[in-house]
Amino acid sequence: MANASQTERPQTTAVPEYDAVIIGAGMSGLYQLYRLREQGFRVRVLEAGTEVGGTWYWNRYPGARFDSESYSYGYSFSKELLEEWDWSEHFAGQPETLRYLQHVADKFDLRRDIQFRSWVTAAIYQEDTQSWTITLEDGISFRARFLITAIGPLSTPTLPRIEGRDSFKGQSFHTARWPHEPVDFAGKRVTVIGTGATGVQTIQTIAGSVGHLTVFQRTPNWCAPLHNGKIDAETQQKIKAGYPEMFARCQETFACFLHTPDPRSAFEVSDEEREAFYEKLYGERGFGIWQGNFRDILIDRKANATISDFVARKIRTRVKDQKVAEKLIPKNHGFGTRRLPLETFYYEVYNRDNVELVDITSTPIERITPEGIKTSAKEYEFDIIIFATGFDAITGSFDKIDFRGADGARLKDKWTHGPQTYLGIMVDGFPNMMMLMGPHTALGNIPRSIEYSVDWVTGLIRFAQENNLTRLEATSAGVASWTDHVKALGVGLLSNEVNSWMTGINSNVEGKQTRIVARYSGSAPAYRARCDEVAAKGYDELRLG
Ligand code: NA7
Repeated sequence: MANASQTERPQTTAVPEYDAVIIGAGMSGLYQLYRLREQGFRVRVLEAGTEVGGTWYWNRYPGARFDSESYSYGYSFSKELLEEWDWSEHFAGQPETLRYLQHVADKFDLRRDIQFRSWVTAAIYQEDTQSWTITLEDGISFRARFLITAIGPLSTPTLPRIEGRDSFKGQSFHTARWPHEPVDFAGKRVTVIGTGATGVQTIQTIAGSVGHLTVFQRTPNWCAPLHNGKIDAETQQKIKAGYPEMFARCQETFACFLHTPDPRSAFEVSDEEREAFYEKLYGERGFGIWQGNFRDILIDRKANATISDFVARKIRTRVKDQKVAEKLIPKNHGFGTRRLPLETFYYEVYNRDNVELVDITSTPIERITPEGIKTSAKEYEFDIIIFATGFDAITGSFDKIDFRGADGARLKDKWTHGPQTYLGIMVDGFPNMMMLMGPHTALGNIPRSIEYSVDWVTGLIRFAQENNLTRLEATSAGVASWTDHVKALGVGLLSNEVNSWMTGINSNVEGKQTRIVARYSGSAPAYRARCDEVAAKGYDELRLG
């Protein structure tokens, strides 16, 4: 094992060798390191940031917080960790989550195998040694039998391709590249471009502390109340006592959230009952209104229209100016067919005198100027521009690394028409490479999926070691079959008929204007059952050597 510390780089000119290299020290990478080290493997984690945390390291924008209940989001693998960590709110903010992940890194002494400030630019498989050579931006290389990507589905931020973008003289930030120092909003003229989950959290958080806020909205999203709250001592005790049951429940639900769809159709009940059910869901914490709604709201247009209509009425009640309310009500997609932003008095923000909503579909942004933004209707002056413009999702972070497989093929080329994977974990032609939270895996309440995938990958590597295998590869037939399965699962889902990061659309990235099926949209229990079956049969669907 190389003895370089967390901040040092290996000084030797020889290429350091490991059993496994993990790219990324977010939630996936940390747990993968823990599990592989537990098995006695020599592991190096290469992390671009200066700290652990991944998503929770980079996304420091004001108001960044969980939309999953905090207690259902933490790691479940260590009873001691569960006992000693107190979440302060039902939906914790980013600083707390980052502190949690730092605590995990310290508690399990993970940092000694993590190398920070290490941007991986290339990973090339060498057939002669049956290992990967992984190279950093500064040219330093590492060799490892196994390469594990833990690079996150939403980690490559994208900026709009607007003329004059770099000419702006004030401050500008992408939400996922937020500065570590506090940003002073007092008296400032601020704009937010983008109204996805991130934009919503940012807008509702800063509206009260800026001088003036202009929101540039291209597509309104359906949002529902988060209903966050502090966790008191009694609830804390109950949560801790109930962890085994709660995690067991997450294993059973469709997407590992605490919420699971109501087995009824929206039309099995009377209009009054339906209205009362929606009212109840609207008043409850978290994703219940999305994940715990009638079983057909995300597949049947008419059922979907009933909940869309209900939420539209809520927006009209909460926003005083009805012209503004109409702008905030989505017209081109139904409720929950894009990722649902959860909000805290978001709609009330638009009742403030210092907030203006600009619909840029009617008055498009023409250019960014040194002073601000020029639309087709007006020139705006700003001190701060905030880009809440999202990510090159799911495959974007893969595209940034030059992955080359056994015959020199590039992963990016192989995935030109959308990702092709085996169980969302492996790719034919890319032996000994495993992806955590890559395309075609169950995401949902992501730590639950992370723990499963990490354990599966750990099991596979242990199997290789026990059987003296040095080369593990998905077959082309296995990849074709899984990819077809994932595509078939997406048929009939309203979310697959809508443009969003979930269907691979990003107007800011060339070549990402065609919808693809990049997400596994079946149930998490079915996903795990399939993966368990593969393991139980000795991974005989893989090419083992
Ligand atoms: P999203 O959900 O992809 O939202 C990005 C927002 O930025 C969305 O409103 C976009 O409008 C808008 N956008 C993007 N590019 C432009 C340009 N060029 N001009 C104007 N507006 C633009 O990203 P988030 O960061 O909010 O959330 C991502 C996920 O992170 C979220 O779902 C959670 O799972 C956590 P559009 O809708 O494309 O018209």
